[in-house]
Amino acid sequence: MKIGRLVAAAVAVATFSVSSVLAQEVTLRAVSSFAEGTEFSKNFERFIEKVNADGKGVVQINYIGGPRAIPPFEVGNAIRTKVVDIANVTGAFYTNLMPEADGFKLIAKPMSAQRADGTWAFVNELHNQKLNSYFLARQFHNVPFHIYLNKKIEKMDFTGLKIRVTPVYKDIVEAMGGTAITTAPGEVYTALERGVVDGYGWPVTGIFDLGWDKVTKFRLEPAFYSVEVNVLVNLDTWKALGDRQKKLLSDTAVWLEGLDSEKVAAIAAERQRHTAAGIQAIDFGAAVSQDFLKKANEVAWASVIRRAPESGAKLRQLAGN
Ligand code: 173
Repeated sequence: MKIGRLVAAAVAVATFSVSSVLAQEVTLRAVSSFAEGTEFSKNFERFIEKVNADGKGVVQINYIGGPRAIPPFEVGNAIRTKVVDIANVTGAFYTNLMPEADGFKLIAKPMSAQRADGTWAFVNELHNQKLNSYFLARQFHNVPFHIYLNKKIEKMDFTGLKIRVTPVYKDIVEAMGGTAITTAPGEVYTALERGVVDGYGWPVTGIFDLGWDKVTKFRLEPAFYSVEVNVLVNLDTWKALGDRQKKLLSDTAVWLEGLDSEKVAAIAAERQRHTAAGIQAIDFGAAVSQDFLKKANEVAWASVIRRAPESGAKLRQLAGN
């Protein structure tokens, strides 16, 4: 009888520990491809805070940090190989692994529309296949880019100018006659300070974070393209999660995408801050701006479709431009 009870107790303990393993809290390792606390990491950091608050006992995120942990252009590979479980990274930093990623900047629809019309599903499939990852969220669809300059130009022509780029701006800078020099964001300040470049591409927001306003004279109009900074989860990590864990992350991802609505006011404020900092707009008027936008769109799609003929064309059809 005693032995029977002992066995029963042992079985109960074993059963308990198995079920507690199944329900166990999972901790994911996270990095950002942008510096900690700066514009394009901030909302991801809010996402982490919310997951850690709402996900007690379910899922937690351990934020390793920004580019000091993993260089920006290596974050795509780090998520692919599960060096990290979750990453905040722009597609511009992993076009080596997925040339289609250069096309995401041409999709400016809100994520609610992209989730409804099959765009999210297609982009997720690309991430599954090429980056061994799950496309959890995309942020900043309503934030455009600019070219910033330190030399005044008299017409829309970059001949003789060296411009810092990433894949986002490379094709349009070259189409305008400029010389494109690729650098990570962390090298922009020094490149400007030393005159290695005459200007740079960057979104309308964020230049104050790293003090670039001190080495920037002009902002060229018009704004163009659409920022995309994605939250990716390694696909093996994703598949190993339980339904509650997936739901918590997915619900928080939709919340994160909703934060884009804050950007309308933030962009207006940032433009005023440029002016206050003495950064002047260069604007050649509506007709020149229209031509620039048309060209920017054309050269970017041509470049994506040349590198990825089938999926690039499909992406363009989903983008509708
Ligand atoms: O300029 C960049 O480094 C870049 O490509 C980018 C993309 C998204 C957000 C901010 C910067």
